[in-house]
Amino acid sequence: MGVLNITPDSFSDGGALHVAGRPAIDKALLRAEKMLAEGASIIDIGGESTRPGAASVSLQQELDRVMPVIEAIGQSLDVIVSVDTSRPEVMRAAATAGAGLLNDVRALSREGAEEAAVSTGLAVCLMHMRGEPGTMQESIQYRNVLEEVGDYLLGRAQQCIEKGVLPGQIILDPGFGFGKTPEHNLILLNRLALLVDRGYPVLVGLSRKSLIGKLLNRELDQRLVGSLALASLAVSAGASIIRAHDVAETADMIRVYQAVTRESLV
Ligand code: 7PJ
Repeated sequence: MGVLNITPDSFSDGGALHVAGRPAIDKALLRAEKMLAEGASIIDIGGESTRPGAASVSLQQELDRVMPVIEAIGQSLDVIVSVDTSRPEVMRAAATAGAGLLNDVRALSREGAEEAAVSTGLAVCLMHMRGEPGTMQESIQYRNVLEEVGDYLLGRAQQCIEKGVLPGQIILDPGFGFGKTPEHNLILLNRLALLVDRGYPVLVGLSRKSLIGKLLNRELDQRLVGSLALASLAVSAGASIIRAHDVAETADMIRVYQAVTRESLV
């Protein structure tokens, strides 16, 4: 899954695709095309930055940012479009424009989001987050982070199923960096296989995250090797989808990994 942020203030790529108050559709399309050629099978399009302290966006702003890009990619590229949103209105609009996956860092907890997932019938990624983006890195405490994250995700999955979401639509994500200390993130990754064992496909996003910055003392543009090392551990624990900014390098890593586990070059 390649990341396409259509925000002026994104955490990792600083607004390159949102220029002069509007989405740079041609640039976004080119970036998506490049990621597809590099091996992405999903493009994740987001219009709300979840960076701590990021400005909040209105529904209209979010629609104005993501919809033209979803439409443009849906019309011209053979790739699964994922929409990174918590708003049911955006989910429905994206589904109408051809999106294939709803990626919600709030795990469909907003009013109407579960219903939107049911009515669109799309795959949904339920992510764990503690608190809200603006405050999530303040006073982080867990009794047992692995158990709490796992129980939360399984609980959300169950509630969604009770609302009519099909089990086969559901993907789970521990939400690395969302209300977790570096140590919490290390525990969650080291024991990721236990989440995989709960039976749903698992998505992980570790690309360029501050865990790597803390661990290696590297700025954002120096986190590729750290990102690949973490992602390879996630793949070996059984993760099904890797959310990444550096698609070509991540795809190479996965190809090498698969050659070893299949004991075959093809
Ligand atoms: C994630 C995400 C993640 C899912 C972001 C960043 C922050 N969605 N959206 N999982 N992270 N499902 O890219 O660093 O980890 S935005």
